[in-house]
Amino acid sequence: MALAGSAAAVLPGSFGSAVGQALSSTRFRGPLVTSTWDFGPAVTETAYRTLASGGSLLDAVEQAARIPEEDPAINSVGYGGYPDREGKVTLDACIMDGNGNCGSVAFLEHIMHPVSVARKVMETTPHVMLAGDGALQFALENGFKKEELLTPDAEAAYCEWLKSSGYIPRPSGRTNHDTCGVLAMDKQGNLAGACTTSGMAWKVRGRIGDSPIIGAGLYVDNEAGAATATGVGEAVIKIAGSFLIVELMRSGKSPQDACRLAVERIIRKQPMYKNDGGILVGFLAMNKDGEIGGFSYGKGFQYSLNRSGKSEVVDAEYLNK
Ligand code: SD4
Repeated sequence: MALAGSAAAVLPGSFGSAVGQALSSTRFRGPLVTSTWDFGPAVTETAYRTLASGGSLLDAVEQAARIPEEDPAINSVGYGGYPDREGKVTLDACIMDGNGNCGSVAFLEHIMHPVSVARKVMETTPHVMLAGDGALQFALENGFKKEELLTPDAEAAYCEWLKSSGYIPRPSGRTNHDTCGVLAMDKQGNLAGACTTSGMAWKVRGRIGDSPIIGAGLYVDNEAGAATATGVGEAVIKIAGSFLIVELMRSGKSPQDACRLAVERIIRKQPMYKNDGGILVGFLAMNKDGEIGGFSYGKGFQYSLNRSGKSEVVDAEYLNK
């Protein structure tokens, strides 16, 4: 049974004895995985398998995010991503667990797996976020390989864009694959998430989107839920989108309602985005009870869901009908 976008359901699960310190004995427990878009079944299935076999949440979301990062056919994430308007591929990513631990990299070049660098930042430094040359230096010092991430296909698209662009940035070129945000719950009911992207295609050099910003592109709190975002990062940053959604869930809103309220807030506060076209933004959320919701401004946002080992794709509800 697919979850209807407008009617997020409480998913069946095991109700065992309390394991996590702050978790009640009756709350839903995973494995449960959801991710933005349809980047292929391997994304949620990899994370699900890790959790089902007792693996760690951070391993689950990191391994899932690495799949689109290394896929040259996906031009909105990692290797094969569309470049900025100088023709350079620059990547943003972050990772977070339900206790507030997080790491992030922004404006990172030449590294295939920014999500893994983000995790390294989280686990081995006192910092949350590294950017640009410093992030690259950190990655190289930690054994990541320097690689050319601009594929011939992405370069051809860039050259085509240059012909008529007027050098004006715009959201990523595809209508149906953008940022990869993964949210997961383990067997103990703990949450984690990861988010990774090559950002807006043809962006101004140095531009950083919502995806590496904790609270914008991703936010996770075991006590309330987790949320992630895709679409025009500037619109998401302006309302601290993922943090807003988690706080709405904390105050009792369902994931679906929380995502809808975030989209409505963007449009209310920034009516110019009404004319943006496309989905503008899509939010995806999971609460601590295992409910999932997704909502976008325009039609076309999808998310993947995995609660049994098999991935299914759900069409999200949207505002601009
Ligand atoms: C960004 N949210 O950098 C990301 C990328 C994306 O459609 O999802 N673009 O703004």
